[in-house]
Amino acid sequence: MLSRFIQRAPENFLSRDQMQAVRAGRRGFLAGAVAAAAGAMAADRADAQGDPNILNLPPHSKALGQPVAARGYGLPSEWEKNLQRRESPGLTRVSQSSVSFCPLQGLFGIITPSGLHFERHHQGWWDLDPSKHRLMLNGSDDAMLKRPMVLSMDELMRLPPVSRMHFIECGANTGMEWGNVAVPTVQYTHGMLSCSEFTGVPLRTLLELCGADFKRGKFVLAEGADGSGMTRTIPMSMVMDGQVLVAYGQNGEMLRPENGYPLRLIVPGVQGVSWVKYLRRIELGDMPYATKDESIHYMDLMPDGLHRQYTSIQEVKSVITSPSGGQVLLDKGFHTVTGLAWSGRGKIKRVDVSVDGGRNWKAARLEGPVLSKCLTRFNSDFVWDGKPAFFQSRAVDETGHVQPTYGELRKVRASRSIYHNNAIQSWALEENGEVKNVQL
Ligand SMILES: Nc1nc2c(c(=O)[nH]1)N[C@H]1C(S)=C(S)[C@@H](COP(=O)(O)O)O[C@H]1N2
Ligand SMILES: [Mo]
Repeated sequence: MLSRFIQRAPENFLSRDQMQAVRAGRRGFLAGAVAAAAGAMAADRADAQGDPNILNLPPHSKALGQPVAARGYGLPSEWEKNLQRRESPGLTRVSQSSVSFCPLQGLFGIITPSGLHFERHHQGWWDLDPSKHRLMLNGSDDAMLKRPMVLSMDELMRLPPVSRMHFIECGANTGMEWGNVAVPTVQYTHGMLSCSEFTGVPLRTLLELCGADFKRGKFVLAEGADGSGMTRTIPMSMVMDGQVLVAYGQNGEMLRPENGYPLRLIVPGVQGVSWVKYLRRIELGDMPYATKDESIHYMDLMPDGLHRQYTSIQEVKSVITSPSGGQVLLDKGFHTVTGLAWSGRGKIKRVDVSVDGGRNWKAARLEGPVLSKCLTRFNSDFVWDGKPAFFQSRAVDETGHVQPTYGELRKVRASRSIYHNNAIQSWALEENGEVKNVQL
């Protein structure tokens, strides 16, 4: 179990010397162990015979613990301080236009703890006063919305709420890999990805309250209240099925300031930039708005030099989060290969895992629940024989879309893009147990 503990938090957790010491210590009692799960577990138990950590009664079993009131709002264990959002060492921060990446390598299941949710701000974040925040709904002309409205948070939160679990992925996630930059860890290759339970009101409900003309109204414009002037066009076809939410809740509490407190748009399956934070205005119109955030940014440079616009769906994708770049396997024998799969088109149907660079594939176990436009956790067994290996995962969604290899993706998209890279990620396991980012 020790090896798993060290693996999942690679950064600054153990020094290289400490890691060597742990390895040297374990080599003895695991040397004779059978290279299988049961064998490895039995060896762990045998080792406990002389372990002072189980033989001696520790102080915490003999004295009083801390009183309840010590932490009105709970914090993670002191021992988990290494698990942090981090800014990429390879990206230059321009003023307050910044990104912090989610530590995917240290998370379990599918929900991202709110304090570790990735952050992408074009002009910094704010902690807005909810008593002064307003949402305005208007039409591009007077007939489009019969009753334009300005709602306070209190008014909005009286309306019937829904709660849904969805992933959010920045369109630029995995963007460095287009240029074959070997970004060291999964936090930086895939960490502009998070998943929460969101609570709010369907945008369709609000538009109905305002007496919207759904025949003429084909697009909405969503506008944020921060200085970035974030504005995005959302097609009404996405709004009409009730999936787009005006949300105030995230994982059972109010949104975090970094994630748009007190109000943001939830656009399931669509790239993060359309999930407008600090949402202050919705306009219903009959044409796409071609705002700066959709006519200059978030477009795909194609091989022929033309730009592809309005490619907003996050296509089927997956990544192995452990073992992943920067981690070290301390021993031969049984290991769990675990990761996340998601698709902006619906549910994940299957994830295959390869440990030999794509020659052989084995279906992974999907851990429930498997929800639409939500992260899905997958696990697969791996018994390491000490030889080099290549870990890959390939997801298939319910619409039949299959995650492409780099070869397949580059045939269509070449290599000068920034956005919408959903290629299969490869991690190389070396003989010394170190795991590195490679492109196959
Ligand atoms: N108002 C506003 N909304 C915004 C942004 C912003 O800078 N301002 N950034 C967008 C981008 S590019 C992304 S990827 C997501 C990130 O959401 P998060 O910070 O909650 O992870 O928010 C989007 N909504
Ligand atoms: Mo983004």
